[in-house]
Amino acid sequence: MPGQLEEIKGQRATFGMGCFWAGDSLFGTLPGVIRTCVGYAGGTKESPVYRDMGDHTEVIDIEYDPELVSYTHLLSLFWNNHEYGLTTKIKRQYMSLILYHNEEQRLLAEKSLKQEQKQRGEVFITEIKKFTKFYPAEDYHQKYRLQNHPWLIETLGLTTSEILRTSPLAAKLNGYIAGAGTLEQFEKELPNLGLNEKTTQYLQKYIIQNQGIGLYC
Ligand code: MHO
Repeated sequence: MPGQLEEIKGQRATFGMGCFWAGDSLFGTLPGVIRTCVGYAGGTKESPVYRDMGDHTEVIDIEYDPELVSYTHLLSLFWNNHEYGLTTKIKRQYMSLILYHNEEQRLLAEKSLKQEQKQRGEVFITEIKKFTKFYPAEDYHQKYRLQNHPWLIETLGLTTSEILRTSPLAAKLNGYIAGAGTLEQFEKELPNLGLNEKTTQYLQKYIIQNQGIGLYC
């Protein structure tokens, strides 16, 4: 059944790297990522919402299996996929932010920040701080690219809030349909996705059309 991997419990990573729709797609197709959820974090305001998020930042909250993908690899995607805000000050909503969940993540994040800056000869303004609380964003922001395809959402039954926030299948398809990941990767994963022929063809069409176009907001 679609979304069968839902039982797996992994580790968490939380990143702010601009508009969260793009990051949701980017990490969704990454092998080893179990699920993604977009929301607000890093600030102090209670119960932030999109139109009133106070001092919070748009973030992607990721659950990943550390045996399949390392935090260091997640960090490399983080550094290499900022649309803006890595070197230029921008409003807190879109700032570059790493919220670490443990000491190991903190050390890796600080080390990779130094390495990346040195390699590129630039100074980043990324903030690295301890994760405290994550507020999931409104349903219409979850798997935003996938939600542009109501037929797919209905057919696969990815309709409830809970599913949009937690389904591994929704995370993957949200990435593929936006052009993150490749057709080759999709075809390799197909046997595990539980999709029928019609759904597969629908997805292939968009993957071919969108792969490599770059994630945008
Ligand atoms: N430019 C986008 C930003 C969306 S976002 C989730 C818009 O249409 O509002 O920050």
